Amino acid sequence: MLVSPVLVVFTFVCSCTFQATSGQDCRSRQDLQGSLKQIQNLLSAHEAAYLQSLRNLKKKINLLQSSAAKPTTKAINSTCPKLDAPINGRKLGRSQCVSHEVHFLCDPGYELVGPETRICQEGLTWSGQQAKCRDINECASSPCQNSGTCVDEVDQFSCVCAKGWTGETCQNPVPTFFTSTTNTSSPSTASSSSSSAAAAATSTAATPGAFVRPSRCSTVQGTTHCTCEPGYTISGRDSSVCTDVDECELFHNGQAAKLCLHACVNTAGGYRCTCPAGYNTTRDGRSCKDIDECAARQNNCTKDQMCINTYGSFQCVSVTCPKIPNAAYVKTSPMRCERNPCPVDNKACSQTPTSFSYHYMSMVSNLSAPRVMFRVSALRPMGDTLRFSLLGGKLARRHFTVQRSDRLTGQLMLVSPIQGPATVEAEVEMSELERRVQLGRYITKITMFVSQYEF
Ligand SMILES: [Ca+2]
Ligand SMILES: [Ca+2]
Repeated sequence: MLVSPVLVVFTFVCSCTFQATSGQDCRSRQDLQGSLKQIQNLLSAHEAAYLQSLRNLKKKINLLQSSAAKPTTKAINSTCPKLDAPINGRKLGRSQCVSHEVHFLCDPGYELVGPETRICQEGLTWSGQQAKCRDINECASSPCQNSGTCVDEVDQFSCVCAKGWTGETCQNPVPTFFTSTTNTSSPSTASSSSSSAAAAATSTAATPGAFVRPSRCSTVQGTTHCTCEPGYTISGRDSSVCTDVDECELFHNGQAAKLCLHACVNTAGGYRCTCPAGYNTTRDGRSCKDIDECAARQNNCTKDQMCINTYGSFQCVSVTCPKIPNAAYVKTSPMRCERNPCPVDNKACSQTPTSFSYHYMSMVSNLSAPRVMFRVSALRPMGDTLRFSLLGGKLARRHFTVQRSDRLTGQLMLVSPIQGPATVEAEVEMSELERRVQLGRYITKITMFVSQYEF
């Protein structure tokens, strides 16, 4: 396209030169001028055509350039599809552009199943599969003892105990003399310990450095997001600093959301519950479980004594038979004294109690009332009438009463809660009569060790 006009011009000039040098036939000067003008016009026309074809070429190159640039622009604007946060979890990062990442976290009590991080790939799809938050099965470790059934809940578990067992993990046998199934160590009845929990909340550990951590920040589309490790939060305007969450302070007011049965100690990034002496912290770390010093042989009772486990402690007891005028008592078993037979016609002797039985019980402070604490039955009644009555001091009469539950049985009822620590003794007397004549008096002495705490 560019070569042909130049070739034409060259041929024309060559023929003219031949004609000019060939002598007389050469045309006049005017003819020559006319020819030159024609050549000029021809050159101008070719120049115009040349420029036009250059312009066309430029246009075509531009078109090619713009069509080549289009797919690139499209790629820049494209994003991966929007991802949702998992149920019971969170998504960190909002960018859906190629090579950007999003992260997934689960709420407390849930564990992440699937990738923690997904990347927007070149093909505009996310790497990996959608992650899910699964409820952590707290029952997996079979925490309920003695055939108790574990019920998995969010961030905790509860035990449905088999008959005859009680306690948070069904670790305690229900005393046989309790007819009520109410748990005597029930943490849910605790209320006075909130003040001690609050007091402990203020005594934080003495390492202030660990209570402050730098935050992790990322800038996505010009917006900076900062996150903290679990147990820390951004407080104040400085988002580069995370401070420890004081869980004890945060929850100590709410009974329903109370963290610890007894005392709460704030720690860097968490908290822990503490128990008074004589208790172990339970598996879930929040409640307190009495240490059975009698079973664990952590007691100093002598051979002659009996070890009685109490909530928070233990007691060593031994029975000494009472000394009553006109009667002589002998121990017939470690917990029972019986009167020697009275001489014939010794009325003073025959009116003294026939026997004394001793029983020891442990109970938590402020145990709710009314409830049956103990039952006394006549095994082989000789007479026609049985009478049951409450003996003992003022304290016993304030908290207890004796009722008949059937013809042969009397029961000791707790009628008002006892604030511990306390030791309360109550005596139930059973009299056997035949035609209003007393045949025998049987005394049952019940000693109750009431703990300082409601657990
Ligand atoms: Ca903390
Ligand atoms: Ca104990």
